[in-house]
Formats: sequence, C-alpha cells, structure tokens
Amino acid sequence: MSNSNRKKSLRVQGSWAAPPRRSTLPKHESQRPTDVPSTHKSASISWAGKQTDTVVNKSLSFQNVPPQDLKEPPKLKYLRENGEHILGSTDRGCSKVILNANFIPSNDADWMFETLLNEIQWKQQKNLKYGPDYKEPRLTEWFSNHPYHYSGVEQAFNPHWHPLLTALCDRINQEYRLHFNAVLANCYRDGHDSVDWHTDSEPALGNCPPIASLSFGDTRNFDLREIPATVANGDFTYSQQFRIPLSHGTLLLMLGATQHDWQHRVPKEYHDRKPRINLTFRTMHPSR
Ligand SMILES: O=C(O)CCC(=O)C(=O)O
Repeated sequence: MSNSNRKKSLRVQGSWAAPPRRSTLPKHESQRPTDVPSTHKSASISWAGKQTDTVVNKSLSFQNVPPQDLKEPPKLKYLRENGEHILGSTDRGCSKVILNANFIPSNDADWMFETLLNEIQWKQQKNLKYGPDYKEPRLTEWFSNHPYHYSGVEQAFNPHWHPLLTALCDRINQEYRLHFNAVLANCYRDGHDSVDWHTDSEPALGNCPPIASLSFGDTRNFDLREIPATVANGDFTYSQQFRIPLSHGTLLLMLGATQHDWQHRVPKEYHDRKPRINLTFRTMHPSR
C-alpha cells in the first residue's frame, strides 16, 4: 500500500482506535439485537398472573458489536544490516537511514570513548517542559557557535570544540558530503538514562535536516516510530516502528524527511547498562 493510502487508512483506524464501549451485560446480552423488526409479532408476557400485551415494534439493529476487521498494530522491526534502509515516504519525501556499524574500528572506538567520557564537561540540563526542577535523565554538552533551544532545554553557545569532535565531524562531512557545524554530545550513565520520543526539527536546523549519530560504549536500542496523520490525534497504535541496536563505533545517518515524519528515542533498559556516549551532528542555520 502506498504511504499516502496507508495514512488514509490510518485515519480510519484512528477513529476505530477507541476501545469498543463495554457493556456490563454478558456477551450474548451485549451483542444481541436491541430491537426486533417491525414485522415481529407483538410479545405477550405475564405479570402477576395477568397477561399484558407488549408491542415491540422497532427496526432491527445491532449495537456494541466490535468491528470484525480491527487491524493488529504493526510488529516492531529490527534493523541490523549495514547500508541504506527506507523507512517510508510521504508528501514530504522519502525518510531513510544509513547504518554503518564499522565506521570506527573497535580499538579506536575504545580510546575515543575514554577521551570523550573524561574530557567533555558533561552537565545535567533542566528540561522546563516537565517543570522548573525537572532534570534530563542523561548528561549533555553542546558544541556550536550558536545556542540551541529544543523542547524545554536551552544549550548556550560553546565554540570550544574538543579536537576529537572536530576530527570526527570533518570525517563525516567528507565521507558523506554533508555540512555539519554543530554537535550535541549525550552521555547515558547507565540503563536508567534515556531520551524520550522526539524529532530533531527545530527551525534553526532548516527543512528536513540530516542528522549523523555516532555511538560509543555500551549498546543501546534506538527506536523510530512514524508520526501518524494529525487526524489520528496523536495515537501511535498503528504506527510503523523500527528498532536499531547502536553499538560501539556505529554511525547512523538520518536523512530525507525522517525528522519530520518519524520520532526517535533511546528507551530506558530493564537490565544494567554500562555508560554510552552518543554524538549527534547537526547543521545550524541560525538565520532561520
Ligand atoms: O543517543 C542517541 O542515540 C540519540 C540522541 C538523540 O536523540 C538526540 O540527541 O536528539
């Protein structure tokens, strides 16, 4: 099915998404016809020994019957293969990711991880979206000539790039012909640290911004879910969802309409996780 058709059907599903109204009656009661056809004979019942004629004279209709063709939510799909993966396509264009698990060989990734862990001035930022005292469940540092504002967080401009970050940014720009000039560094101290569903679509990043995400340290799941048509009222039940385990030295490029049509997150883990660093390279267009 084409994506626009799928979105149309999603809209229909959106209206189905509310659970069928439940009745306290047993199933056979709640599903029986509430009325009987006009051709049905009058019923006669006995009350206190007297016969009473009761006319049941309405048209037949079934109520509270759940639709037979309710769709199953799509299954979570894992992406593990190196290379390009098309996530989907809408009026905005194609959304795709490129996975390169061998971008940094593991012996280099080891010393890079230690260097970044020890030499970046990690901070725990407040996120005002969730209240004046709410702190993000991870540490960050922003490197750019421009400040960055995203969903309740303000990162002050910081032109003092660590030389390793400059070298990594230059290499990604050269290999993929991109023009990144900013990086948000994230440090997940353990499995309790996370980042919730969001897009990287702030106006300063321009239209359909490319994002490069480079990971070091313990493997964490990176999830993507398609944003439903607005008429589905933010119900993601029927959204396609992908999971990409991001391991030590892996580069993930998010391209095309991904930042408009898909949200991403790194969920908390139920099992212990060692620290992980993720660098998300971005292109800032401060005049926008
Ligand atoms: O840690 C990651 O892999 C994702 C980070 C992220 O979503 C972000 O910096 O916007």
